[in-house]
Amino acid sequence: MKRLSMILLASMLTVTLAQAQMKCGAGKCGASMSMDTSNANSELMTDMHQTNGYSVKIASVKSLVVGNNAIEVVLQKDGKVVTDAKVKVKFFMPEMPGMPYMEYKEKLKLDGNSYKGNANFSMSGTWQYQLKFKTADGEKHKVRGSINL
Ligand SMILES: [Cu+2]
Repeated sequence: MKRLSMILLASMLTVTLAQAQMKCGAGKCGASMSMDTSNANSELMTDMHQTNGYSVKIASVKSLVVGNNAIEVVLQKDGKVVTDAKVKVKFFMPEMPGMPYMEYKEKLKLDGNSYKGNANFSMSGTWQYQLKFKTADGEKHKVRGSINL
């Protein structure tokens, strides 16, 4: 079984490399190309939450990968976008046998109608998150969820 999965992994890598080379061949071989570590197990994050009359959407711009991921949060109240909140998110993975507790914290920055930032996942697996936001009235709000990659 282990050998089979190694072969599968190797063939996936070969496909990824071939795709990268095709893109490079088109004359757009940017530095970001080597950062593309997407794989077949990753998925897009799009979670919706409700708290204290606010709707909270947290989403990844692309399929989640180990490493850096662009994420964005949209807050709404009564159908209107809320753009004057302070938003931060914490991703964490509990301690497990042979693996310490891990976390990544980010303060998001308003850009248009959403709050944007980065989420770095140091390994694949299930990550919990806490999204906190403070609204202009001084109230603090929190939602929780989890992602898999
Ligand atoms: Cu872990």
